[in-house]
Amino acid sequence: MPSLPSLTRLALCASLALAPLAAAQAQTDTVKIGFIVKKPEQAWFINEQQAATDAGEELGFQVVRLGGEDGQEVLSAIDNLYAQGAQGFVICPPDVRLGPAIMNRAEQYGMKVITVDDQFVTSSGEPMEGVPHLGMSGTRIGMQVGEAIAAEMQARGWNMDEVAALRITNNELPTAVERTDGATQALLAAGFPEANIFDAPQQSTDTSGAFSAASPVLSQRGGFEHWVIYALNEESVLGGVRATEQYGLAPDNVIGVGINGSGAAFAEFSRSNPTGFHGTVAVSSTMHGRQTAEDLYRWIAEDEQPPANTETTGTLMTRDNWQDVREELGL
Ligand code: FCA
Repeated sequence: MPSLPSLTRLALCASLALAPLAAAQAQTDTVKIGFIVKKPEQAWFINEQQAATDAGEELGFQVVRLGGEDGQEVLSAIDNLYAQGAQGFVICPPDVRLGPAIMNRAEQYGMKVITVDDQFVTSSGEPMEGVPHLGMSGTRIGMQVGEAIAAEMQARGWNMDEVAALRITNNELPTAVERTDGATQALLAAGFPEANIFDAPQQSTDTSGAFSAASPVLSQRGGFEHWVIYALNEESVLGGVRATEQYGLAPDNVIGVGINGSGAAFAEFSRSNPTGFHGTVAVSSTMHGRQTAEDLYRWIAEDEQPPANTETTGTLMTRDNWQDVREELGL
């Protein structure tokens, strides 16, 4: 009879010997990838993950959907994926500065990584070029936001000198900066006075983060009757719009234009009474999810290197055309 300690040793040796076998097995059988997102409850990310899963069902690979709302959660999601035999993951990180730490962990495990939406940055703040990325063309989409706001101000006959702009910002996230800078650029080009643009820095890229950022700015600038609102996404613009409602501004006095074109915007357009949420520049979250998952799959299964950087474009969606645009973009 072997003693207990040697039994344990035996079991340990057996599992160590089996581990590489199991990994090799997983590799020849099916490809399994993770899809980790920073805000798993947001409509944009729900759709993106669903599209990745659908792509997997069609092409024959498995997708594990995970949330990673902070660094700790992301690292345990990666451990979890490795333990399940996943060979790589697509990620929209909760903080782009986690890039080097995430890549470290992935490389230890020999996992392939593609970023979606938010691109990793190095410790000096530069984009991490070595990691394939797919995301919005931030400046261009931001400019579409600014142009849509300018057109609507004109349609309502507003005098721009008497209008205030609520710019909800997130300076830690380069794509957010590109988007709000793009919108600002287009507004200035349309003749909007720079002195009437007020920043509301948000802590998190969601409705509640934007609401808290917007409220004090509105009360500090109580002299303005007309407001326009923009931000990195529609969830944040909605936070700004909700803040104007709480402040007592009528919907006619507010023009908010977002970015994404997800369930949050559809719900707003479906209301019987229009709110200050005028429109959103819709981008296909379906395409983002499907394309990145497929690229990663082909990288793992066929050794096909994904494109280094893919920039996607957007289409303005308002109450008038949202259903058509939704269909067109497969949302
Ligand atoms: C960022 C935003 C999301 C979405 C995505 C494409 O991650 O936070 O709402 O706009 O980019």
